Amino acid sequence: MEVGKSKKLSVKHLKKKVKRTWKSKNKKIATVSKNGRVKAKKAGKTTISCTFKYKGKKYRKKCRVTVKKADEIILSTAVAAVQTTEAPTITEMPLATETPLATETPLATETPDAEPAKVPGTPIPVTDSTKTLALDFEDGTNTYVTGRQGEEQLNVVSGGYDDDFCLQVSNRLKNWAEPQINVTHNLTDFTTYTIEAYVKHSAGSNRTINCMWQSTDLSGQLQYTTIRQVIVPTGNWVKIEAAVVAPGDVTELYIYFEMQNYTNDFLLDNISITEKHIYLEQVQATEGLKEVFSERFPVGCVVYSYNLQNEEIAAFIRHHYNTVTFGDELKPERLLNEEKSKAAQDGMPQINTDVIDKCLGLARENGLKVRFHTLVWFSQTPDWYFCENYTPEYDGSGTEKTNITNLVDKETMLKRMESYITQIITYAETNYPDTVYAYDVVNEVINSSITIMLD
Ligand SMILES: [Ca+2]
Repeated sequence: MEVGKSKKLSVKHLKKKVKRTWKSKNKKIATVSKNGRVKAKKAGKTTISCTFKYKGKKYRKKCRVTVKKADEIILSTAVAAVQTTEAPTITEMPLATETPLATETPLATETPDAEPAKVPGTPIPVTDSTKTLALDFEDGTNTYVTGRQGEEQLNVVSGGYDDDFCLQVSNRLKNWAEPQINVTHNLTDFTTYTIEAYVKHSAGSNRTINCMWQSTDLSGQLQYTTIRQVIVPTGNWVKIEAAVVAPGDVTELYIYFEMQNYTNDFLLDNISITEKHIYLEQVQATEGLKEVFSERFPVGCVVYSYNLQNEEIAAFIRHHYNTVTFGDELKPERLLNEEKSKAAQDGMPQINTDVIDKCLGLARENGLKVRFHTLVWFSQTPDWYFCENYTPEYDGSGTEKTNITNLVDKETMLKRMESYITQIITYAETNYPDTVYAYDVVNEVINSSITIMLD
């Protein structure tokens, strides 16, 4: 949209009598009226959301809006957001249509257009109403834990953590042969939960067990995030416990438990997920860390963007911190675009600006400065970035970076890095001035081993 112009948004096929709440994420960029009329204030990007209840369920639909100074108008495509397979969709309405909108009249079928944000499915049933998920295997069966690899055996056996039964994971043929639970329809986007589970093995020595998320984002990309890592001694039940924010804008979400050494079996019991809330009043009654140290240095923390999309966590962060560092999202593997790089006329790598928009936009909306992490790193950087035609070829003995046979020469790589870094800094400084206070240029430049760093 152009600065000064307005446009009306509507939720297609939603009955007129349904109460809608419109909200703009950044009112400095664009405001939205109670009727969904968006007014462009200043160049930049924001998201307009519409919240409403339909058949007892709560929905939030989003529309990304770009405000430009010049003539060019971009009003986004709708972004599917939440909850269900039958959510109405948000659409742009022509400016001239001031009369009641045809799309808002009741429909004979009462069925809104389906544009599913999440894959179809139903929540795993829970008998304890205080829990979001609770699996103890005490009925002697397993219905909801499945194998990631497909050939795992998942059997309910006797000898639970504090009761009769637990789940045994055996016949693991790969390191990623692990138990998983589809929690897509149990968890709510950007909500905080406590996750608990008990694990046990008899491998003979310590084993590391990770509790992980696997999420599928709206573009179909899989993301893997560690929720908690525990060292589990042989022969003892160990509790895994973590408080986490459920990732949002996902079509599918799993939790899973990974233990390397796939030749070892392990046991799992009492898996539970409980909604958790921060006592914000208590937090805000104390002096924030940033105030305590205001005359010495700024105070920061590591975040994922979804932390800032959870209003409670965002309020906690704003209270204590001046700055944030995005743990993973601004690393080369997230910012480099393989398809566009291969197609680039000048042969230079191309970047995904949407990730930068999301992270820096959220930081700016919350009044936080950003330490940008990281421009150059050996890890979490895709192999193709280093290869001729952005297509890695391996020597046949593996797919590690050391097995690549078609690395580009040093001069080409320096040009690519210069281009990549220039594009990122130019984009960030142009679109989010005064937001990034420091760039981590090279990460772990001497050695990645923590023991060597300590030495
Ligand atoms: Ca049990």
